[in-house]
Amino acid sequence: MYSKEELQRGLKTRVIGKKIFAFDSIDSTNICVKTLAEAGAEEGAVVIAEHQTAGRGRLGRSWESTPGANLLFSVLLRPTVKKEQAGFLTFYAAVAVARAVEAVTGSTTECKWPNDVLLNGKKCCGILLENSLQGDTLHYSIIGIGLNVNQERFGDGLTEKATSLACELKQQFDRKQILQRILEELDSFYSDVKQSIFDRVLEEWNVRCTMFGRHVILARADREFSGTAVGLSPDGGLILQTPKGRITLYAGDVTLSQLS
Ligand code: BT5
Repeated sequence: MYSKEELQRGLKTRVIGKKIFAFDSIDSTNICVKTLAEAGAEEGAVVIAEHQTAGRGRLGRSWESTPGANLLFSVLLRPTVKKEQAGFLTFYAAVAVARAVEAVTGSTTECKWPNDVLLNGKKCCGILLENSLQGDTLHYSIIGIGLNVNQERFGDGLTEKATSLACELKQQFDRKQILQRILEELDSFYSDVKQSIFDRVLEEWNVRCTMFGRHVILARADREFSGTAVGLSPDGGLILQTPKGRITLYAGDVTLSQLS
């Protein structure tokens, strides 16, 4: 376990990581950041844990992680972003993770709508964005990041779709170095985000997204949609060209099928 002093030492950031809270075990780093946010904590606070007893994905799903092997952390932000743009914060986090992983490993990554980063086509990182709104504006945002770094095996049902940096690149990585790099990437884009400027984030995300122009299936709890992924809507939805016309979807799990 890294101490917060170790994590802060040499960290070149202005906002992100100015306060770090490090735990051996916690329910969920997102839950902890929510408590901090409600108590008025300043933006940039980071909560990191070696193990989560209730690590969460979207829609109440769980996030599994071998204790001490990966990165599990959440960041509190308070940018004054309009609610239509609040979803872009997931892309912002994905780009920061992608850039950090690429810098540390020398490999290329993919960004998959809405909240994944992939390595060699498999999910190495999931992002859980939890926004609290005040009227039409963001009050605070919790960006939860789970990045599989040194985990070597995944449980039943995950082996097909999950991976880690160690699994793909056959070596162990320094988690502290990767975390610091992610925090620095988040920090370097944050002055844009604070001014609601997402052009650079979206450009970086689009470059890494391989689904546009391809036939995809989007599964939601209530139904499935299929069509060609055309691009992102101005508020971060996925635009699908279907036989009945274009539709924009805001949630779901995407599977790529054959080239269309
Ligand atoms: C996500 O949800 O991908 C968001 C995961 C966010 C986890 C971080 S860890 C720190 C912070 N604190 C939290 O409590 N959460 C955040 P979703 O797109 O719904 O994907 C969840 C699904 O991914 C699960 O249902 C599994 O199928 C799969 N999954 C679970 N653990 C995984 C892992 N370690 N690697 C890859 N896939 C995993």
